[in-house]
Amino acid sequence: MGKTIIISNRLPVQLQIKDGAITATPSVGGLATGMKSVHSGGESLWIGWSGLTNEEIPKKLSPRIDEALAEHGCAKVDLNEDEVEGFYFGFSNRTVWPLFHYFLEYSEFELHNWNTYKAVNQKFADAILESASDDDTIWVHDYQLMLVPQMVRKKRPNIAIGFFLHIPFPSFEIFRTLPWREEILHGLLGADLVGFHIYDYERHFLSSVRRLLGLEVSLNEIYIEERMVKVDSFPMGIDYKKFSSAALAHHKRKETELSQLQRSIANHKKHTPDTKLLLSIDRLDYSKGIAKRLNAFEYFLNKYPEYKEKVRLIILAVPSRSNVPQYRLLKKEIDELVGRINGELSTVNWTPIWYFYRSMPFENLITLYINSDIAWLTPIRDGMNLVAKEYIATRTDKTGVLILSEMAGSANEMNESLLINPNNFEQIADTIYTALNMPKAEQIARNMILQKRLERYNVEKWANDFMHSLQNHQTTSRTNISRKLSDDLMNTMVTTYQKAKKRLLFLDYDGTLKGFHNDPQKASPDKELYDLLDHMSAQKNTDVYLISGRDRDTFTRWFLPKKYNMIVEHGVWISTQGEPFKLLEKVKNDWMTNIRPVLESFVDRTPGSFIEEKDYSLAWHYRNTDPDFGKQRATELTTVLTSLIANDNLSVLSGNKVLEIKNSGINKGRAAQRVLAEDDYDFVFAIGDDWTDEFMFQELPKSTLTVKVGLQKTQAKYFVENTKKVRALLKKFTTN
Ligand code: GDG
Repeated sequence: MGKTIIISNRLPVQLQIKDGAITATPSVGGLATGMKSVHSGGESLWIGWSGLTNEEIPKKLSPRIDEALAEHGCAKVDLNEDEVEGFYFGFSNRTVWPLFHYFLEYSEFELHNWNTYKAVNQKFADAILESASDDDTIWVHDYQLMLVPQMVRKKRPNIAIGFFLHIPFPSFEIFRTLPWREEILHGLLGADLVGFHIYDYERHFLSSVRRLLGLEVSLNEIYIEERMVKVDSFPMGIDYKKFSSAALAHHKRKETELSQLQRSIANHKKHTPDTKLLLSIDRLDYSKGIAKRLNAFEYFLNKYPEYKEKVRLIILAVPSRSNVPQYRLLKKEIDELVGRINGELSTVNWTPIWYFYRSMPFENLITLYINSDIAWLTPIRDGMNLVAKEYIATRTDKTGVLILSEMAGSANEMNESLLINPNNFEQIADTIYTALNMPKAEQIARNMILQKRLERYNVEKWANDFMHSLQNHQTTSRTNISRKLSDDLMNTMVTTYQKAKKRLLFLDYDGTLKGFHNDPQKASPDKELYDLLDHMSAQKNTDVYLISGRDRDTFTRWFLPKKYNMIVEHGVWISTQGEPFKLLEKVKNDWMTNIRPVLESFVDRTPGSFIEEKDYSLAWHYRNTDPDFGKQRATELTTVLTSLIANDNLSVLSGNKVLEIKNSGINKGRAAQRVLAEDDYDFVFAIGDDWTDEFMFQELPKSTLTVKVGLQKTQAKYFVENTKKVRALLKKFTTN
């Protein structure tokens, strides 16, 4: 097992250069702590930007900085001012951040920022490639580095790569507005495992992959080229112990050991014992809804005036990205709001809002958590929100109320808190009232459940879960999926073909010999295909069968004059050497009159779908519908049909964007077996692309060379990527 390489925009160390002396101190952030178990000793390397631009690092100090970072298992990516501007402040924070948090109007689409983002992502990828060997595991973090997985994959096709997005992934309707949306998706799909905080983000991502790239998605697996990418949710936790023990230690502190902040709060509580404290802590970011919260607080005080002088809001806004104009404007807006509200409502004894615009030491953070009766967090959109979890962890006596926005990822796991919509002031005001009056017993009951969950699914568990899932993927994806038909394997197959005395080949048509077309009638054979089939059929001791779910009339028109052998309607009809079709199976079709109206009602309600009527089956095609909608309707239709056909010896077959209702027991596998029984073949070959072909792969003897077109779960032994490769293989069979 190789080493682990972690990549994030910033390194988990703070670098300082003072009078030529370098200090590198580990940061205490959530990610750094969470990765502790992964980033241990010499078996791991963390690659990122140091936080200082090339212009800020004297050239001669650079090697010494490298040494100082190496002591912490870190290596830096050097960035100059322009790169930081275009990549970090530009594309990351003026395009991706607002867009992914649904602030469409703040999102700037600047080509030069995108170009810098690409170039800097390549720098990170190059830094990885420089240190990585094939058995290493790479874990890429967050929205600043979404192209890195693909860039590394290109050079190291077999290396294990995981990617975790710490912010929301927006709905397709939002994501589609990004001019470089396909590139971003392809960048992420370079990973083996793509992780999100919650299922909603995962769902949005899968939807974009399906709609924008047209890739096959099966549950949470995406099939791309020769790989399967797994998508999953891993809700990030906190270092629970660190917060709960810091709170305990804080409670035990002697008066002389107390910080200035704790002393001031204690003093305040002594003089106004009935005043409750509400706390809000965030980076100063528009996604966190600080201005809305201030307005909502004013609304609450006006709706419940009896609480004037009885509650106080503590706002800690941590400076963030002040190079971005939106953040500067927001700062001004909040300064003014606090000023206005305090100005209008303050009394001699009471200031409604205490406002801190700064970053506080950890100790002070704990002081605020443990002294606040209510934590009030109302992000408008937040990937997870760890502050909510930290507040609960510090409540060692289990009292305290958490009011949390339902737009934060953490709301998914924190149902026992009071969930609010940050835009609904009425609801917020009433919820604050409820929180202020919540009996202690209820607070304890709620927090007990929350604490148990947070303690169990802590940040270490989160990191380990992700790593295990990535490692499992590496083993399972390699065993579950058929082998790619490499040039070597293809040549061996051709030699076997040529040595064989009697050969039998089953070739599916749509998606195998010919690509799909929106109108199935237009997917007629081309000259190259006719030539190929002519060649194959003319070979001595070779029986070639076209085997398809298509109707008899179409194949009669296309292939009967050519005298090819054919099996159609999944095995109902057979035609050999130009003879008219005859029934291979005795089947009924009187059921169609009952089923057709059901399908028609689905066609009416599903734009783009249509019915194909065959002699003994009915097919409902949804290739031309919206992919998610089509799939949803197909599930609905399957449920309806399954109850209707229960007693009719019929079955519903789910093909490639088509549902087909046909007699049970009739399938390509059974038909192929019947043909096989008629002679003594020493080379049997079957190729197909969809679910209906799986019957052949399952039912033909084990020695059959079975090939799936496209990378998907299959019973076939091998796979080829597309119809072009199918034709190339078949051509090889016929040329010496
Ligand atoms: C992104 C996503 C996702 C805050 N003020 C101070 C301080 N903090 C610490 C908190 C907490 C962290 O910063 C903030 O984490 P959040 O999760 O709340 O928010 P983001 O920074 O926006 O993080 C977010 C997260 O990534 C993880 O995936 O949850 O949704 O936006 O740990 O304690 N720490 C100190 N002084 C402060 O003044 N020492």
